[in-house]
Amino acid sequence: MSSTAEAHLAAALREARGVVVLTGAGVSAESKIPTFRDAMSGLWKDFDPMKLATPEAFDADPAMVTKWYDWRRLGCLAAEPHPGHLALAALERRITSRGGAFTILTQNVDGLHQRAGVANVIELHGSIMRWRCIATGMECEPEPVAFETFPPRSPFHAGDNSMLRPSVVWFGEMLPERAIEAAADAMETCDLFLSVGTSSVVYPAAGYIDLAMRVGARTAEVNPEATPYSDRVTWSIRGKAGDVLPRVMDLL
Ligand code: BJW
Repeated sequence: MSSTAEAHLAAALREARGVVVLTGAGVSAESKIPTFRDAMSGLWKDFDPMKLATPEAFDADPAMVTKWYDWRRLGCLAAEPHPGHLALAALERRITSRGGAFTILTQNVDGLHQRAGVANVIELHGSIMRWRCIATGMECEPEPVAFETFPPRSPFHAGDNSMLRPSVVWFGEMLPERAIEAAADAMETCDLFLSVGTSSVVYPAAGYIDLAMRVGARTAEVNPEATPYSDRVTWSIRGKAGDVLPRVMDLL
């Protein structure tokens, strides 16, 4: 059953000129990629983020960190986009075909929005599919099979320091400059901001919703749970991405 908020969101999408969608791990949960902070199923339930998702953790134990990321990379490669991803791809086609702007700012590193057919995806936290030489900064996209050694050796640099790391953004690291610039451009024309499947606690990504409110955009959130922004958005829709987004598309 669709809610009044879904009908309002669909009506707003019909007239929006600049749509920005911020996505987080929850948008891929129905593709069986675990979120980070969900109490029962999130990755941080079993793993300490400070021992895995920081440069200090990598420096201390590159073999353990790269094994964990390779395990996750293979999981992402095996996953398929679900109806929520496909609904966002259909929304992009709808908005751009009538001359509007559409951008996904994703915190996800899994590439599922692109595989669902979304053209304009900005990866705020990088990609688990790309790995970077720690000596040269050069990137490659490794074969879709497990690495043989951990840490993986860099094809770009020989010697003791020959290591690849995932090209993702760890705590304490800057977001890619190009992503920040592209996100700023998208926010300039944003009149409708949709946040899907994020706990909205990690910055600067979570700050885009504040920015959207400051520039006067209407805001909506799709999440089965409340977030720090639920009481402040124009429409807070409690539900799963794979249920809510296709329903909103049907209402468009
Ligand atoms: C569903 C669903 C379904 C379930 N449908 N929904 C300002 C204030 C305070 C702190 C800071 C600040 N600015 C910066 C910081 C520090 C830090 C930070 O934010 N810390 C906070 C935790 C307090 N930020 C950084 O360090 C960032 N860098 C930075 O700011 O650089 C500048 C700088 C440099 C040096 C010094 C100082 C500043 C970098 C952040 C990088 C985050 N990296 C990670 C790992 C990426 C690689 C990897 O994949 O391993 O990114 S952490 C992790 O959290 C990952 C995610 O992208 C990110 C966000 O999580 P997300 O996506 O929201 O997932 P969950 O699990 O939290 O939530 C899932 C949601 O889905 C839930 O709400 C569910 O209910 C919902 N859900 N099923 C829809 N079916």
